[in-house]
Amino acid sequence: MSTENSNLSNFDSSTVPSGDSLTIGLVVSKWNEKITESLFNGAYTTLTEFGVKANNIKRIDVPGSFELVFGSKKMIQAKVDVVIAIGCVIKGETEHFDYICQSVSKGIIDLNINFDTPVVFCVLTDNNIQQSVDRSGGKHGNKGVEAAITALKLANLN
Ligand code: DLZ
Repeated sequence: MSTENSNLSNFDSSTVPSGDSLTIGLVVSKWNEKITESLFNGAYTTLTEFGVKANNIKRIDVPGSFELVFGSKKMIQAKVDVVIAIGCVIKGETEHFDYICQSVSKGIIDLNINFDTPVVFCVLTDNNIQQSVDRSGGKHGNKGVEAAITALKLANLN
């Protein structure tokens, strides 16, 4: 699973479906806001590049990554075609990191099982801020770009 030597944002654009008829929900955690805004910008720009209309991109902000599941559920209820949950959890001195990462990943799996609207996991789970910088527009690309491509492909399945 190591991404140390790769740029995650390299993709073949000919394999990406158009988003011109889609409505996309972006749920953004305010914790580690500088990083999550970069992820949001990467996702937003990519969606518009592939035809999603600005009016059809909805955004909800939540306080932290733990709340991404609730925010994503609200987006599903608002009848978007696909949701991208954006967060950044950085390891601290306690086990809080593990609880948040497990909760948000399990919660997003549950949404994907129980609803017919896909929810994409765009949550960085890093050991330090540098790793997050590298993956939100730095040397390892922008996970928000990758999430947008995934969202377009999943919406196309529906
Ligand atoms: C409390 C907390 C901590 C310590 N660290 C992070 C983090 O690195 N990334 C993140 O998105 N959120 C963090 N939070 C906040 C929790 O996600 C949540 O918002 C609070 O526990 C309130 O439910």
